[in-house]
Amino acid sequence: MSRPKISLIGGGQIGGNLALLAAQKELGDIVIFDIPKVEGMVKGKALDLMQLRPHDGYDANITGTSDWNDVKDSDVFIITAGIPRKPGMDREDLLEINLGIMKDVAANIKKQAPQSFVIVISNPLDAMVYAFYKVSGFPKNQVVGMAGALDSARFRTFIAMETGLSVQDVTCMVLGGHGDTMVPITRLATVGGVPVTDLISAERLAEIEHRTRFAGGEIVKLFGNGSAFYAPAQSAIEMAESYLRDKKRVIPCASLCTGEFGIDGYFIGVPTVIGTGGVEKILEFQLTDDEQVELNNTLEVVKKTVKETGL
Ligand code: TXD
Repeated sequence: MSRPKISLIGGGQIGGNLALLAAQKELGDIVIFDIPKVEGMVKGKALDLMQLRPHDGYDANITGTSDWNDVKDSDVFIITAGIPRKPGMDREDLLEINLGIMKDVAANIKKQAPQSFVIVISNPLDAMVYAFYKVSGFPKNQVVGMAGALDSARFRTFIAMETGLSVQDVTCMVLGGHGDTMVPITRLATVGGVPVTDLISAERLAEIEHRTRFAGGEIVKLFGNGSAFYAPAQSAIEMAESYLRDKKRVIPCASLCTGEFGIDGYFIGVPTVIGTGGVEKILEFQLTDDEQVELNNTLEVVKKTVKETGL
């Protein structure tokens, strides 16, 4: 029985880290795909990663290519193809360029591996995962966007920093669009089961929620060129691992809602069960009136960016 095949469409900052993390977890054989102009870069990254393996003794074959035929029959795709933000840019500013790229990528993946599970990372995420879904014609369980896993990790990080407690014991979720209107569900956040509302003042929690919403831009500003890549890569690998190992993880993901939370026809961050069936289930729960208002607000932003795709 051969190893699973994981193809990374885009071998840049996130793509290179995806390859490293997937290899270290021995998730399968890895293909790093990029455009011909940078085929040398992805071939070089693959070769460098191959030479990293002896130290920890993990087995994974890693290759780089710009030939779509090399991703044939992949089990999982993780798509980062596109350009990242520069300081002062909103994620939505990337739409036109990244939409054109996503249409090409979707058509090729449909041709090469119509049964694959596809994790979209490219921004503007809520529109890009929708575009992939519409162009590929894949069933909704085979397409998911990575955003909430990252946004929730950021929220967890800030809570751990504030309390000085282990980030491992912080659980929380951030729902909605991957943008400034995302919805941290602070009410349900805990540290080891202890509500954060019993550990952190309401004023500081509001500040932490705000920092979470704008955490991506904070790093873009610090970098001056490009956006976060370590945590986004780990967030997507967590999703891919849950699929490949049927872990039934419950992760906030941009999944296609067909009535859940009163939403129909849009990919938006919701608690998602990921297993061998891909997006197996969206876990609904009762929102407070304020949370529902916030979710409806972020949905309007998602609808606007999706409308701009013209799909
Ligand atoms: O949470 C999230 N979803 C976000 C997503 C978190 C962080 C970054 N987010 C977005 O991911 C970011 O705004 C970008 O749209 C993507 C990728 O970010 P990354 O930092 O990896 O960008 P790079 O380093 O520029 O890598 C993009 C690669 C680059 O090597 C290009 O040559 C390649 O994409 N690219 C393509 N690959 C395949 N096919 C096509 N057509 C193509 N065009 C560009």
